[in-house]
Amino acid sequence: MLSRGLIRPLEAGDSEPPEVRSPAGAFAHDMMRALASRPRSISPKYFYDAQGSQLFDRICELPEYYPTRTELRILTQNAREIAAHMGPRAEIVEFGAGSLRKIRLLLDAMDRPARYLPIDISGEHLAQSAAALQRDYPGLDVRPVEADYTQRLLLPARLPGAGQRVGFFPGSTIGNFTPPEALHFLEIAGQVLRGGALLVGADLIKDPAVLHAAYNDAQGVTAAFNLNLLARANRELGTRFALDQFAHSAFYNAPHQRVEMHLVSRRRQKIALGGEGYEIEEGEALHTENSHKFTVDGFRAMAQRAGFRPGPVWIDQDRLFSVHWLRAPN
Ligand code: AVJ
Repeated sequence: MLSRGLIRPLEAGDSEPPEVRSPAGAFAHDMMRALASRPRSISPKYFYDAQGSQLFDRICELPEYYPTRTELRILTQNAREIAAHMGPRAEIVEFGAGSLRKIRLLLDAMDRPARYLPIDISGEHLAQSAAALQRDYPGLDVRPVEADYTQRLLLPARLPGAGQRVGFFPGSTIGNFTPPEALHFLEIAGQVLRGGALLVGADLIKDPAVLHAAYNDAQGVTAAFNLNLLARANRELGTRFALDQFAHSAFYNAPHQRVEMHLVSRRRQKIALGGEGYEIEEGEALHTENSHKFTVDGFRAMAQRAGFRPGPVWIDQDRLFSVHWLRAPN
């Protein structure tokens, strides 16, 4: 869930933000709430510890998982045109930066990029990738921000002399939000990017068989990624989830235009967490992720409702994936 009102730009001279629950505390809290509620669900942001991030990188290489390579191809083929929209000395804010592969494509095409602010929840993964990027782009001011952008967004003030501030939100990660959450995210992004723009990837509605394969790969990497949520709980929260007692389940929910991932209990079992016992019946599920799919027009309409002026859209030949240029409010 997004917490409204917690996200705002941090300006120079601001003091530290009010108390925010520690990341480990938040995971424990949300896992207990998930186990106690019906239906049980937890945010997919908890997939991404060091091991989850590695598993996700492996997903991106899978033959069935088309989004990453398709978006990379779209960005590669249109990098010059995209860079022209960004203009000189632009400042890039990336939401949920993982391996930082995609940004290199843009940086190489851009006119003297001034600063790069990657925001990610997985601090260790981010610090490593940011250091490698800084080595390759010595003239660029690389400033990694370890933060949960679904909770709050504290950014340094704009760099004096920099061009426009451009948000970059690739991978269709926006599809993890519910439609109202996505709208709220876009509203907040519009404030942070005021006068600039947002470059955002959105996965497209397509043959459900293609979607099904992408989230049920033959090697079982997506299953391991899903189950890592329980493995992480065992590591960090001292739970004793038996991973072989849960089945990976992923399917396209057509009325909701989303792929859903669940972990389904293979038998009746009891989980202890925080001094409480939680019963899970055979066949009961923990809902771990929604991955919404969009039409080009539907996505542009949502952006417009959030105050953006939709610009050009780049799409691959097979119409699998879309990349949108959205002008932020002034
Ligand atoms: C990173 C949220 C875009 O929804 O496709 C990949 C995560 N989950 N396989 C997606 C994911 C299962 C991915 N996003």
